[in-house]
Amino acid sequence: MNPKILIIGACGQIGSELTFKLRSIYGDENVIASDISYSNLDIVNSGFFEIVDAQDYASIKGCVEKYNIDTIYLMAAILSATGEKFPMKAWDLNMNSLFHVLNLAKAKFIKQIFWPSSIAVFGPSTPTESTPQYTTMEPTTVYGITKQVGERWCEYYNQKYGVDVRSLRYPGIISWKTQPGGGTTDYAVDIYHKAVIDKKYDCFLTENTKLPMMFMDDAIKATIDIMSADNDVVKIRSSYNLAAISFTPKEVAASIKQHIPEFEISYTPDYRQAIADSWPKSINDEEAREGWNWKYTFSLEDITKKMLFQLEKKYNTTVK
Ligand code: VAH
Repeated sequence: MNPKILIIGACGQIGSELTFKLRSIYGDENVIASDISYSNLDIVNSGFFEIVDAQDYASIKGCVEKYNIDTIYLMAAILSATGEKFPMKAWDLNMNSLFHVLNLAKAKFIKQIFWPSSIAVFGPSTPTESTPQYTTMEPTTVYGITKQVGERWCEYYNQKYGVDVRSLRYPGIISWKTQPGGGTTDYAVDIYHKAVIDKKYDCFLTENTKLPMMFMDDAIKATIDIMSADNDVVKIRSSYNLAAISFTPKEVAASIKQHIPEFEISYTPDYRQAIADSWPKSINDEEAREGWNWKYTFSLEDITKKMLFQLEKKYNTTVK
C-alpha cells in the first residue's frame, strides 16, 4: 500500500526535488506538496498543492485530514546564514513546525515523519575531520542550535511515544533547479550559476574553506532509503551522519575551469566565514553505511559536469 505523503516546505531547494521524486515513486495522487506561499510555480502547477503554515498546528492538521495523510516530510526551515540575521524567526519556525508534526504523530494522526538535521549541529569544539556520529556538539548558529535541540526531541518522541521519526544530518546540498538560498554552503550552488552567466564569481568564503557537500540526487536517495528501511533497521532516532565529498572553493573553481577555462574566482569573506569555520571539514557516516547500506554516487567532477550542463540549458549559453 502506498504512503499518503505531505511535503511541508515543498517550494524549497530539497522539498521541491523530493516532491517530484516521491511522485515518480508513489504516484501524483499520493504526494501533496505544500508551502506558506506559491513561491515555486513548477511545484504549484505540477500536482496537488496546498498553502500550509508550518507554524500553525490546525493548518497542518487540516491538510492531513483533507488528504488522509500518513507520512510527513518536514522540509521547511530557516537556514544558517538567514538564521543569524533573524534568530528568533529561525527558532520559531524551525522548532514550532517540528513540535506540531511530532505531536500529530503522537496523537496518531500520522504514522511516519522525515525531518532533516544538518552538519550544523556540530561546532568549533567538534573534531573537524571524519567527524563521528557521537561527539561534542556545541553549535554556534541559531540554525545549528535548532537542529541539535530538534534531534533531542525526535529521539525523545520516538522513545517515549513510539513516534516513527527518521532524520539525516545533511551536508551542504548542491542542485541546479532552484536559486541558492540562505545557506552558508550555498556558495557551492551560486558559483555554478555565476560561472555560466558571468564566467566569474566572488566567493563569500576563503579559498581553503573545506566543507562537506553532496549532490541533490544523492541526498534524495538517502532520504528515500531511510524512509523505506524497516523500522527496526533505523537504530538512531536523533539523526544519522550522512556524507559524500568535501571540497574547498579553490577546488570547485578548478573543477569549473576544466570546462570554462576563462572562469575567474575572487574571495571576499563575510559573516558566513565564521559559520563555515565552526563546522566540520569531513563527516564519518559509517552508521548510515553499515545500518542501511548508504553510499553516495556523485564526485566533484560528476557534480560540475551535471551543474554546468543543466545551467547552460537553463541560461541558454554554450559552455565549451
Ligand atoms: C546551510 N545548506 O548552509 C545549509 C546546510 C550544512 C549547511 O544545513 O545552512
